Amino acid sequence: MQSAVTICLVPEARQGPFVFHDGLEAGCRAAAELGFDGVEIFPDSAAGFEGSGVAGCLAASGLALAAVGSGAGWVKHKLHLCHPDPTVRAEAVSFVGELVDRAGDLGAPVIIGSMQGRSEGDVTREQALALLADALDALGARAARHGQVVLYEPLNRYESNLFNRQADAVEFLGAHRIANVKLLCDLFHMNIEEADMAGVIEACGSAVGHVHWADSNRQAIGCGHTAVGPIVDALRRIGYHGFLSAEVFPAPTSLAAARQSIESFRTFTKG
Ligand code: LER
Ligand code: MN
Repeated sequence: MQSAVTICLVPEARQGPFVFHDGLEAGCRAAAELGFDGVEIFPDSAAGFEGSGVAGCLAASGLALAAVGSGAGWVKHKLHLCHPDPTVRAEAVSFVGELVDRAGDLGAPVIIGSMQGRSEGDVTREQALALLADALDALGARAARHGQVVLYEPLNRYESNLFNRQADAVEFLGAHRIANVKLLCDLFHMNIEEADMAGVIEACGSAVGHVHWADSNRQAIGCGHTAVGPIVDALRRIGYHGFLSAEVFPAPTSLAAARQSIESFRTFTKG
């Protein structure tokens, strides 16, 4: 398994659960100094991502690009994949699609978390799920052109009413025969929604594509009460070799959260 830490490039998401907020170069430098394998970046758009000098920062720091978040499409631009307005939905698909191309060029997958949206207004749950299936199908196919997957992230009930539990999402992807989409298991959301976090990870097996390494209170692992030992054992049993990416609040500081995240990663993955 590999370690990663989040860098947010969106001032509007300053209060969000991301470790570094002071630019790409400073974030990559700190991540490399602490010994992370990779970084997960939350850009404002595909153009902003490309213009951020990301390729140069990764090369200079020797870090891998673990994943790219698409949530600014919602946080900043108020787009989502199940929006009642078809024009906004189309913009949402194109916002994520352009990120899929830019991230794909750098060998990384894109995350669909808050961009999935919710069923609301005149959009019934059935309609929202049909829209989600179409969008994931199209974006998975686009990612495949780069030899990548898209990462679909079930969120807790306060953030989405689509899928809150991992196994429900796996069943949905299978029922719709959606290819090139894997699960993002965020341990913070799972702590709220799952009865048996380790058991669910084991049951999801090869569907698991990425992990957000966050404790029960959304601080670095070790600062809350999630028992990560059995979770890491389950990841080992399913042969997971992907990233454990620290998507947590910069509490008490970015550096302290990053240090605690890499130390907990080493403690739980060694041996
Ligand atoms: C949102 O709560 C979250 O976990 C992010 O990874 C989604 O973009
Ligand atoms: Mn997450």
